[in-house]
Amino acid sequence: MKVLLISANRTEINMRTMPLGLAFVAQALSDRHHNVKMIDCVGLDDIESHIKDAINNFRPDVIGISIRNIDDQTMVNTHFLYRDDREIIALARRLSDRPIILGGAGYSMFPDAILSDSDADMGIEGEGEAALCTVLEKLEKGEPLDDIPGLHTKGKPGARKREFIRDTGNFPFPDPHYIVGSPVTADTWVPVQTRRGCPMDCSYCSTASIEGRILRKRPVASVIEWIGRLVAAGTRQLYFVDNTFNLPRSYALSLSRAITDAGLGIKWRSIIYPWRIDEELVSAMADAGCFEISLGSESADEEVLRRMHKRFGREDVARASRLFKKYGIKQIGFLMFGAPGETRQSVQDTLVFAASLDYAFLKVTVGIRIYPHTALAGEALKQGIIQPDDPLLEPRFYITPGLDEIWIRDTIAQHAMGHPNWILS
Ligand code: B12
Ligand code: SF4
Repeated sequence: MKVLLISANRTEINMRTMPLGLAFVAQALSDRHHNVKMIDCVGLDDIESHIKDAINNFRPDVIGISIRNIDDQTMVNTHFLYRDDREIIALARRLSDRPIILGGAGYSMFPDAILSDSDADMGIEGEGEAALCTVLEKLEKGEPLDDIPGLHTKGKPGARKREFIRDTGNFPFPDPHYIVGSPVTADTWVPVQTRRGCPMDCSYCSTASIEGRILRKRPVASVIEWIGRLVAAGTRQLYFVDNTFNLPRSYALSLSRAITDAGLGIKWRSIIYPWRIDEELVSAMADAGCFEISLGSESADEEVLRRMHKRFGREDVARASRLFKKYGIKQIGFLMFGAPGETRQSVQDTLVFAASLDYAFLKVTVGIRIYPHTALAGEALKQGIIQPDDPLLEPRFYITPGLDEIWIRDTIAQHAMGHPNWILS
């Protein structure tokens, strides 16, 4: 079949991201001999004419649209990014009567709400590789689409429970041309995913809705082979998009050592869960070219961390930060204020603690985006912060009752004086 795949994301907040998820789907389809054309909307001047040309000239049998961001998770002046994606879906609908199928991280968090709000026909929750291949096979044979795990169909509530790909190695890494559309520059950080799923269960986090809670790892050798292909295509800077690069530790260590042994000459960034970080791992990461890490500690108050279901404490964060400093790895810190258990004292303590660490940047957020099916959503419901019928697609934020948002912001502003590298949102 002829499949037009569109990555609807246009925002360049934080950095220009590349459509890695859609690239995995494109590779899976082309391996099954479908004819795939892909459009990445980020940075395009005239999206409408690109989509028009593709639909008129390529004449797709099916259109797949990837929804990444719903919003910027910022409580003040929130950017509701999904609105732009909805326009792209509407445009595709005006130009084609072929089935429009949605997918992506943003879609997977709100599958029914987005389907009923948009002009799409169906959507796939979670990983798209296997499910979209099955949908195409059935469409080709004219068979009913009932019973495909994770497939939501407009007007038919109650999708069959999705299935996770146990052996992610069954779906090969995508060819570099699907990921890197524009020329590679010094600012290009090419995404690499080595693991899917996160077992950590933080109280506010949506990852379970997207990747599930069972951790699935790719063999290190296949990751190295793939990075080799990216390097051959001109890439020198990678971003490991795994939720927690350091977990499991044994995998992170093997991967870091394998990168060093392969002599790939790359610089890379990754996301760290500040728990069980030790010198052997940090030195292996530094040797392998790790240049910067995101250290999501969120708070320094033991009670707040406990209620966020974090497994680390304040001393784990301090130790991790010292080690990354020792090995010259740049650290970006993240704090989130307003969670259950937050008090004026915990806000003050957390800010003092953050100032004592060696962060190149500190990103500070006030108010926590509430996602469906999370412990935080349960708490917000009990406290009357959200209503039971609210799909939460339009962003809602949590601040623990009794704590004044303005006071938090003023307090952060006072502590931020003298720290131009602190960014408040
Ligand atoms: C790594 C990451 C980042 C990195 C990106 C680095 C890079 N070079 O790419 C950084 C830190 C820069 C970042 C920034 C931001 N991020 Co971010 N990020 C992630 C993270 C952890 C992984 C994304 C990823 O690459 N996944 C790997 C790929 C392979 O998976 P995938 O895209 O989901 O694709 C699979 C399926 O979804 C599906 N699929 C995908 N497309 C399609 C299409 C079809 C048709 C089908 C059928 C299936 C399908 O199949 C794919 C393969 O199985 C996710 C959380 C998560 N676990 O998903 C958040 C996440 C996507 N980010 C999020 C947000 C909000 C942001 C920011 C807006 C934050 C901010 N204010 O700065 C920015 C926006 C950046 C931008 N320009 O778009 C949110 C989005 C939710 C929301 N509220 O909008 C997420 C979900 C995290 C969360 N809070 O829950 N991010
Ligand atoms: S460690 Fe990160 S991805 Fe995993 S549950 Fe916690 S916040 Fe979500």
